[in-house]
Amino acid sequence: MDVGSGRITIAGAGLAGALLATLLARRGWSVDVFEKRPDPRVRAYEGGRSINLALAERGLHALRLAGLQDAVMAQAVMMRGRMVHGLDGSTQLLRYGKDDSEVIWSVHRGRLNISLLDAAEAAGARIRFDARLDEVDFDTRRLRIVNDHDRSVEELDFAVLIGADGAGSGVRAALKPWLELGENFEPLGHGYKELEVPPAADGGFQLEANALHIWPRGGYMCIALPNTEKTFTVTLFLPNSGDPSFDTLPNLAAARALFERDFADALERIPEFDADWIANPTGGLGTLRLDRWHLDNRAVLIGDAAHAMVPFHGQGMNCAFEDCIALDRHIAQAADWQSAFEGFENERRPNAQAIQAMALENYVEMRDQVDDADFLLRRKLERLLADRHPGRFVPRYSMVSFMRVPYATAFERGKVQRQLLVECCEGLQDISQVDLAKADQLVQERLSVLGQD
Ligand code: FAD
Ligand code: 8RB
Repeated sequence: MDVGSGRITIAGAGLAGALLATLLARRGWSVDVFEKRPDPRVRAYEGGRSINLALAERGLHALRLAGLQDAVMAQAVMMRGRMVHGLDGSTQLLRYGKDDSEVIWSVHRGRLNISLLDAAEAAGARIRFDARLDEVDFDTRRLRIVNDHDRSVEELDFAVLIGADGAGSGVRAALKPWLELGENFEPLGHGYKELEVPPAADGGFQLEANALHIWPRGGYMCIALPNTEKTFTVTLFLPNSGDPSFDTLPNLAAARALFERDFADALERIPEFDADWIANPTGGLGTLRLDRWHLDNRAVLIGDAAHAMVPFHGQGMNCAFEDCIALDRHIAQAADWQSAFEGFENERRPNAQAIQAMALENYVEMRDQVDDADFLLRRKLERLLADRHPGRFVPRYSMVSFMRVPYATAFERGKVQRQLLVECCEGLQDISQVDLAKADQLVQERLSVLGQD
């Protein structure tokens, strides 16, 4: 489409909204963004808490396109693999990739968001803060913006509206009377609580810095991601009901007792456990699926607004960034808005569904399998076959985290590979017992070279 007189309105200046505004403004579109929260650059309002995100190749690629790679990577902490913490306090590092070229990065959400806001404004996008999109009349193309602080209300025109306003999207709510969204929210039935490990007395990290720590405990787990401040953000994932669960932790003493029993080596490192437990709310988790993401030539949803997912593959932001690149490309290439939105949705919806499914599966792997002997044997064979058949047998984790092949492709090939690993490891205890000639043959038969089919 010709950018000539085009105006685009975006709701939400979170991770996706700010990146998309940057990409579109750079192409010459006139971009207005409305963000319900105050400008984070004016006042640090996150209470000093470090909330971090795992950035993988898909997200990194998007930042590269926006010219932000160097700024973000200067403050990122490398995570080489999973550091698995046993009940007895033992630890084991399971690498994510073949070497340090295949790693993920822990980045600070607040700082990342600020870099993106700066880039969007530098590219010419206008961002209004304290501006919550409230109601939309899609017939007259007018929207209502509310300032939640001074309660002021404003009505404005829009040409096209992009909902990048997250899991609780106002645009999605506003679309309901105009569009059969086919909305389906599947709650996970587990919640999460964040805690903090401060720096050691000598100012260093209290745990191995370059790892994503996991305390797998069967039906639940803790994880920890490093921050540049030499702290770790620990997250407990636990069922809402049953035993143990958030329901059966009626008070601090019960929560402490659970940590003393199951996460003793973590608890030792969380001096403010009581204060953190009380101050930090228990968050909910779930998967949001929609049958439709766009209203003809008028509106489209991206990121969490379209496809919120459970966090266990660390891909929510990575996927939202990939959405931004795809939508920017479809807008540039399509003849009109309707075909841009349609093309975007058709490309991205199957991929969003695939990463949503893989994220659910990865919870079971993280909490229940990383210390299981059969799992570890299959994983050894996976690495071996990946080395023997580069480009053909590529671990699913690698396709998701280190490559940009469509998520749906990673999901489909992952199924074939898993079946093959199960077949070749059935009843075996050690990698030396595997019939490699047969495994090689199955790989050749069942898997094409990635990107050549
Ligand atoms: P958001 O980033 O949530 O942005 C939405 C924005 O819209 C917000 O700024 C919000 O204030 C604004 N808004 C909401 N409603 C309105 C309205 N009505 N009008 C105007 N503005 C509005 N993903 C990863 O890839 N890796 C990770 O390791 C990871 N860790 C996570 C850890 C935590 C604790 C959480 C909660 C999420 C994590 N995610 C991670 C997921 C990731 O944060 C999201 O998938 C990503 O932020 C989605 O981007 P978004 O722009 O769609 O939504
Ligand atoms: N949302 C992550 C992974 C995969 C790690 C692996 C998992 C916390 C909320 Cl749970 C989780 C991963 O397979 O070894 N990579 O990145 C990030 C994760 O949780 C983030 C920090 C998180 N997301 C609500 C809490």
